[in-house]
Amino acid sequence: MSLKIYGVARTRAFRALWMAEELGIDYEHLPIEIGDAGARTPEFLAINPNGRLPAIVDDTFVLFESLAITLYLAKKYANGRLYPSALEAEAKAWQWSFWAISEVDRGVNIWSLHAVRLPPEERDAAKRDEALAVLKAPFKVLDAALANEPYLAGDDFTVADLNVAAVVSRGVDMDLSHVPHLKDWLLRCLGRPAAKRALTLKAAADAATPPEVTRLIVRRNRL
Ligand SMILES: N[C@@H](CCC(=O)N[C@@H](CS)C(=O)NCC(=O)O)C(=O)O
Repeated sequence: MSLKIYGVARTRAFRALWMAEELGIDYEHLPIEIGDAGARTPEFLAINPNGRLPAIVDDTFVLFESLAITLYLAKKYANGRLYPSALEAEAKAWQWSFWAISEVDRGVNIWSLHAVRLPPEERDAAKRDEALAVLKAPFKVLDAALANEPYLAGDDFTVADLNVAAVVSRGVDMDLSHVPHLKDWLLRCLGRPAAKRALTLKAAADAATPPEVTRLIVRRNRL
């Protein structure tokens, strides 16, 4: 098999797994953990010197950064379908992807750790509330972008939707009643058969994650 996806599905590897499922391509999933037992081993550091997940190896081509991976896979395997072929539409997919990483990714991560994933007695309500405050403006922007169209590029689901919905995905447990278009779109994206298959892997990985790994995530990334 030529495509290897590294990273337990609880991590941002979920994004690459979802894309691979959308594309219907063969891949090998190597569900390695964060830290010394997985992403910080010399073997993995040779693939991703950041020691972070995910990364892919496609034949001999190595790539890290989750949304670069989804953009690459979509362009390679679904150009003109999941990946827009017109330059402007392609640029919009980059726009939404970079926007999601810079405006939304950290806030959703902090919120989910302090609302859901840490043991209840270790959650910090102030961090959770601050994350919600930080997310308020970008969520309004996304909600407005989806007010008149089902997907970010119009009528069809594309890599832009997958990237933004994957970044927002743990926010599905938030109260999203103030952003109803965002909420409907998120449920539409996460309800796709490919997303459900990747979410099943993610849920199993979440359930198997010991609290010390969740604490390591918080400590290492100052979340
Ligand atoms: N911007 C990177 C972030 C990668 C990242 O931080 N991954 C986390 C898991 S979701 C990780 O590997 N953390 C372990 C660590 O920082 O040691 C991406 O989107 O791929």
